Amino acid sequence: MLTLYQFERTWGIPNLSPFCCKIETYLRMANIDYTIKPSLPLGAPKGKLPYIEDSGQALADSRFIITHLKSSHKNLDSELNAAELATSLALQRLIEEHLFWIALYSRWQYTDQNWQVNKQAIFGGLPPIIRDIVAHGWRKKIKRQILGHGTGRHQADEVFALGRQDLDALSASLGNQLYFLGDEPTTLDSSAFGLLINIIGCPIESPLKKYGLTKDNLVSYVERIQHEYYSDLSTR
Ligand SMILES: N[C@@H](CCC(=O)N[C@@H](CS)C(=O)NCC(=O)O)C(=O)O
Repeated sequence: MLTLYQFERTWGIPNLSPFCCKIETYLRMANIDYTIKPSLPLGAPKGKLPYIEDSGQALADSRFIITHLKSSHKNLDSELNAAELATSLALQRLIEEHLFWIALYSRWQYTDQNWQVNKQAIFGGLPPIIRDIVAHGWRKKIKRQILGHGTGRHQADEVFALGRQDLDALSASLGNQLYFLGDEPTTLDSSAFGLLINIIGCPIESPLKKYGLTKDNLVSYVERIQHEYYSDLSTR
């Protein structure tokens, strides 16, 4: 059976990593059997989570994992036309290569309060003796990544202004549809749900979350997908 390596569940959401949540959501939307092995990125093939093992093959990066799931299991995008596939790709890039960095900034850099919540969720399972050292080193590394990406070079109000533009675009694109591309879930929904629940559905407080919570269609979209695909988590 396929094994999904991802962070330990926390906060009552599928995963604190948008990319791990994206893969688990795809698996559930496509009805593919899997087991989970809670992990940290240290031993991952590309140093990041998620990765999977399927039929003896290890695969890292949610984009390559989904390519594999589509060809070896089920393609959630098989009914989309070329223009819809292009929209799907463009919005996934907005979510994963832009809005993600603003969520990352909120969590690792924006306030000490958020950092403490994040630190406990990710590193809380480590032995106390090494927890602070590992967490401190990891935080330094992620802050360097945020700077390298460019997001970390802006003032907080500028960062969140960029994030609000992305949320406006996502909200307008979803409109009053059930899913981003119609009545059925596609890969884009696994990506959108993975990040949106990590912005509006977790205990990381920021102007990004506050603004996201004003977008009624995004809020009910997240609630609907969580209810439909993760009813086993809703009592936690
Ligand atoms: N492009 C990758 C991104 C994965 C990613 O950024 N994972 C983060 C967690 S959200 C990670 O493991 N980061 C560890 C690190 O950078 O040290 C994907 O689509 O899977």
